[in-house]
Amino acid sequence: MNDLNLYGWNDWLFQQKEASDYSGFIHGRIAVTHKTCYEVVTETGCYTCELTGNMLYGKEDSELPCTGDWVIFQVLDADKGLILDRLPRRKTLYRLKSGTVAEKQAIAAHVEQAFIVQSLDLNFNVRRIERTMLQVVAEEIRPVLILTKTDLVFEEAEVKAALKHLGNKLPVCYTSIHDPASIAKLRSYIGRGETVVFIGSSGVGKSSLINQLCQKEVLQTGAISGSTGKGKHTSTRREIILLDDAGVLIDTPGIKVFGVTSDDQDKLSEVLDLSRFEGACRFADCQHVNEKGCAVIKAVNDGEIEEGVYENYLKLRKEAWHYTSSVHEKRKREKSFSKMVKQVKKKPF
Ligand SMILES: Nc1nc2c(ncn2[C@@H]2O[C@H](COP(=O)(O)OP(=O)(O)OP(=O)(O)O)[C@@H](O)[C@H]2O)c(=O)[nH]1
Ligand SMILES: [Mg+2]
Ligand SMILES: [Zn+2]
Repeated sequence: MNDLNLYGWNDWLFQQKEASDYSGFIHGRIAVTHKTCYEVVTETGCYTCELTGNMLYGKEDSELPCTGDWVIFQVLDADKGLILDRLPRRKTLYRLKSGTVAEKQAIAAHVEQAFIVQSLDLNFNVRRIERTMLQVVAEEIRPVLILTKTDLVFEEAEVKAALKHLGNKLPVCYTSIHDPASIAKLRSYIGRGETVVFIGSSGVGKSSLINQLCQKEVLQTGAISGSTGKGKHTSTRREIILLDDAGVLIDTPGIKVFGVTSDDQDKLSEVLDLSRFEGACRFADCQHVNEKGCAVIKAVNDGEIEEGVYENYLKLRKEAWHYTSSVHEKRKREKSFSKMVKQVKKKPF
């Protein structure tokens, strides 16, 4: 018997299930997402499930179930099922689907914390932390920065200086798989029944950390390429691992670029610590680009805001704007297409 409370089941989810047309069927949490099917954990065991046509038809990619989602399904066989409904989501981590301009991809649903993992060799990059953080806080998920491989040589003072503006919004945890005390500290961040998603480039040590936390080899880990110093995409699927008596961990494959979809400017200013200047801009709707009396630009010129931070602010805003306007364009095209189809249908042949 699995205790689904350990997997994060709670009263809110129970109410969502009650409100579903399919409340009479059993529910479970998606533990692994495959190409066309899902592994779903329930109280009585694990089922491999497919989606009904209804669940698939006319859906955007980001609306399809993903790892961490709670679903209702019909049992077909001893270990097979058909997903009838997905419960409403809270705190879902999205990113721009790579190779697209207007498609979101859901990485993990119902997550309380995101561990943004970077290794202290060549992977540390504060601009990448900022963009990931934006997507995380846009969904009210708590970010924690995990800097791995402290056993290797790195410039601690440089790292600390680069992170200064992220301050208390981003707790930082230094780890090494060769230092058990650092793993114990990491474990203390994870509350009972809480879901934590691990995100970062390939080779930074996400799966290694999960193995250390579980004190056994639950996931395969990979070597780093000698020529590029990068990982070789060892993990290929998003997968839930239950941490005994603690929380739910979600391992993800390495991500090259974390494309943003959140156009919440206030959140972006908060993340980058620009909000404290914005109030002093001459115009209430100041965009901080070239307006007279802009306190943000003044702070950049006075060296109070790092130039790199300000440049990333503009870049992330532009990317988010590009995504939002592409989505808008796409919807407009879809609308006019369905209008045309309707008109064609009305015409007598
Ligand atoms: N020196 C050192 N090596 C580590 C540490 N953590 C992980 N590694 C090594 O880094 C390599 C990659 O680790 P993985 O855990 O597979 O990395 P990953 O982030 O899961 O990579 P993908 O699954 O490809 O996204 C392995 O050879 C690990 O042994 C660490 O703390 N110190
Ligand atoms: Mg991995
Ligand atoms: Zn301004």
